[in-house]
Parts: sequence; structure tokens; C-alpha cells
Amino acid sequence: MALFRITATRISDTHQKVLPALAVVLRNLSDTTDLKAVLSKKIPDEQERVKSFRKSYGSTKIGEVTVDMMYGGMRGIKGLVCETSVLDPDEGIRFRGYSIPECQKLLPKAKGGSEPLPEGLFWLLITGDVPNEAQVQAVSKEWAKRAALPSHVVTLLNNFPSTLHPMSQFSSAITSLNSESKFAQAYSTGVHKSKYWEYVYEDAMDLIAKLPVVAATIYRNTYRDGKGVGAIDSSKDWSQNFCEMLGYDNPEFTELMRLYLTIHSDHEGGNVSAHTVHLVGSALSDPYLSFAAGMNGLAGPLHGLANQEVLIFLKKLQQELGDNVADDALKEFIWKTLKSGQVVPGYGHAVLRKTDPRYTCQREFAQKHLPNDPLFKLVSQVYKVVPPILMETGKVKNPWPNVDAHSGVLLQYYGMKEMNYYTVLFGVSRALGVLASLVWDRALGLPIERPKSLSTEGLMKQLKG
Ligand code: AMX
Repeated sequence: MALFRITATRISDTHQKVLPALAVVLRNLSDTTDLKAVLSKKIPDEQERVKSFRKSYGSTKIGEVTVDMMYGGMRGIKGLVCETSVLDPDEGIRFRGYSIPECQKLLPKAKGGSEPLPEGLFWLLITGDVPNEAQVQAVSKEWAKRAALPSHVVTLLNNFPSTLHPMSQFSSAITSLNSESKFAQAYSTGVHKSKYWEYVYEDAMDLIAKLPVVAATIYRNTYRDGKGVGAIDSSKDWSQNFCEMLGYDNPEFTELMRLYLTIHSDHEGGNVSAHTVHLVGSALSDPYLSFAAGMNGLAGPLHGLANQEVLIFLKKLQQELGDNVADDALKEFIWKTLKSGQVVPGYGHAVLRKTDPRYTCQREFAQKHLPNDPLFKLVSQVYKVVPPILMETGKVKNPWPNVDAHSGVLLQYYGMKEMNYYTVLFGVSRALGVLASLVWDRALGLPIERPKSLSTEGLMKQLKG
């Protein structure tokens, strides 16, 4: 009994000393500004969680595949896991469970600003936790530190003809940046697969840091004096440095860019750019090659290029119908577009079935900052006229606007008139989501992707007998 009492006393002594110390360690870890340390702590837990989930449910079916799905762009097939965001057809995107208005409220802002900093969104996407201000500032500093381009990429960028589309310049420069890949280097020296994620993380951080420099160099070379972009200021955030390199110093434009770079970042795993990065990355192509491949997908008019197409469409509309367009003339213009076999850019979506919340928050920004802008009024009029027409066609599954229907008008208002450039901005933002996902792909050890395909002949034989 005495012995027990002594032992119990000792345990309780130990508890009294150890528990508060443990609490401090845990608190320090949740407050730490070291993003890699946070991931190093989370990844083993998550690996265990997924392993045991797969052990219990690995052979459970969660859906079925129809012949129409196979011919129809795999629409609706549940065939991917993506941790960073989930898209609900009616509600829209949630980043790690948080809606866009929630992110606008919860994520740290720049001093005096009211839009979230994309650094905070990246922290949220990659860890699942809402970061504090110190953590976000640490990411800004980290990206500023990693932003320099190797000289061969600067030379490459400076030698592109200005007639080459900015997305082609962007994708080529990103491919060439793979000379810097720490993952490729580590792989070639035989690093153990359990360490892959650490090198992919380093590449992701480097690449995100360098993208604004690449993108701003393209802008200055293609549309301005081409005299270089100036130095990164480590006391400024990622978006502010980007805007200044582009040559924009209006704080309202910088706020727009913070919002823009936040909301275009991620749209779950199946969209063309995200899926491509995941697919190419599954072959263990390094993050630069994987991301460049995703950017080639983003450059398609049915995906990211739609933001350019919307502006071309609006300008054509203005040119043909003049200012103050009557609703009837606008309707006729839309019908003419549809009957000539073209799409109305910025409308429709493969998953969404309501107005895209990314459209809504940009509309709110316009209502706040540029309510009387004639092009914004035209965009609002198009919003009123187009959905009923698309519904009338009887075939468009989602008649509502997507993110691309609104972004260009905001950029035009602040003087960025070069619409062929808009998809590059989308691409800079998309890096945040797809590279966060790529780190998790390697952390969870996801294998090379290889779905099964069948020929029509084989399919017919299988089904008709
Ligand atoms: N204008 C005209 N027709 C449209 C249309 C639009 N905005 N959206 C869909 N349709 C047509 C399709 O072309 C298809 O016609 P078809 O049967 O003759 O081939 C039919 O309606 C059914 O298509 P759906 O199931 O509603 O759409 P989807 O999932 O096949 O395609 C999308 C989705 C986004 C490619 C399509 O809505 C579209 O082309 N929209 C315009 C381009 C655009 O804004 N893209 C950007 C999307 C967001 C993004 O990725 N950035």
C-alpha cells in the first residue's frame, strides 16, 4: 500500500511537471511558423488514418460507371481523392471545409486590407488549419526568399517573341525551371520514397515563390518596356510584390489581386488543370514538369482560357451593339452565338449547378469598388439575360456564370486591358491548390495513375454478349 502511494505520488508529480510542458510543446507546434514542421507532424498521423480506413473499407463500392460516363468525359465518376477542397454542385467550393465568405472572414489580411492573403489560403490548403498572422507572414517571407529565377530562365523569357501567347511563355518557362528541382535531384541520388513529400514540398514552395516573377516578366516583356521586374521586397506580401513587378501600385488593385489569387487556387481534384498535375506527378515527374502540364490544360478555352474569351466576347458585343445595349438586342446576339455553334464563355460548369460563389464574390467586389463602371453594368446585364436562354436550349446543364465571367471586367477597370494575359493570373493562383495536393499525393504514397480503357468493340462485346 505504501509502495503504491509512493508510486502514485511519483506519477502525479511527474504529471504535474510533464503535462504543462507537453501542453506548451503542443501549443508551440500549433503556433509555429515553420510550415514544414507542421506537415512533418501531421503526415504520419494522416498516413495511419488513411491506412486503417483503407484496411476497413478498401473493397467497399462508392459508385458505378455507366457507358455514358465513359464517353462523356468521366462526368460524375468518383475516381479521385483530393484533400484540399471539395466542390458541391449547389453551394460551390469549400477549401478544407471553409466556404469563400468564411475564408474572407477567417484568413489573415494585409495591414489595412479586407481581402484574405493567398499565403493564408495556402497554409489552410496544405495543413487543413486556419493560420494565424505570424504564420502567414512567415510564408510571405519564405516565398520572397525563394523567388529568384535562374539566369537561363530569364534569358529564355527575354527571347520569346511578343507574339507568343503568354500561356505558352508561362508553361515553357515553368518547364525550364525544372533545372532547380530538388525532387528530381533527390530521386536521381536514390532517396527513399518515404522522403519524397519533403522534396516535393521544397519544389512547391520554390515554384510558388518564382511564379509571380515569371508571370510579371512575361507581362513586362509582352506589353510594356521589357526592362525587367525589379527586386522582391521581403517586407511585402506575395500579391503586393507581384502587383509591383507587374507595374501596378494602386492599393485597391493589390487587394483585388489578393482576392483573385485566393479564389482561383483550387476547385477539387477532377478539373483539367488539377487532374493533369496529379496525373503527371503520379509518374514522379517533378513538380515543375507536373505543374507546366497542368498549365497547358488551363490554357484551353473550355477551362482557364475562358477568362480571356469572356473579355473578347464582351468587346465584340460592345463593338457590334454599342453602349447601352437593349435586352432584346443582347438576346439576339446570344442566340446568334449559340446558333453559330459557339459557347457563351463564362457560363456553364461540369459540376456546379448554381452561380459560382467565385463569381458572386467578384461581383460584390465590383459593387463595392466600381458600381458605375459601364463594363460591369454590361456583365450584370449579361447575367440577367444569358441563363434563361441557356435553359431554353434544353441541353445546357448549368446556365449560371462561372468564375471567368467576372474576373476580366475587374482587371480592365484597374488598367490591365491585355486580355490574353488573364489566364496567366489564373495559373499563378492555381499553383496554390494543385501543388498543396501534390505534396499530399506523395505523402500518402499514391501510385502511378492508370485507369482502364476499353474499345467500343470490346465494350459492345461485354454488354451485348
Ligand atoms: N454556351 C453554350 N453551350 C454550352 C454552354 C455554354 N456556356 N455550356 C454548356 N453548353 C453545351 C455544351 O457544349 C454541350 O453541348 P453539346 O451537347 O452540343 O456538345 C451541352 O451544353 C451540355 O454540356 P454540359 O453538360 O452542360 O457542360 P459540360 O460539363 O460538358 O461542359 C463547360 C462544361 C464549362 C466546358 C461548358 O459549360 C462550357 O463550354 N462553358 C463555356 C466555357 C467556359 O466558361 N469555361 C470555363 C469553365 C470554368 C473553368 O474551368 N475555368
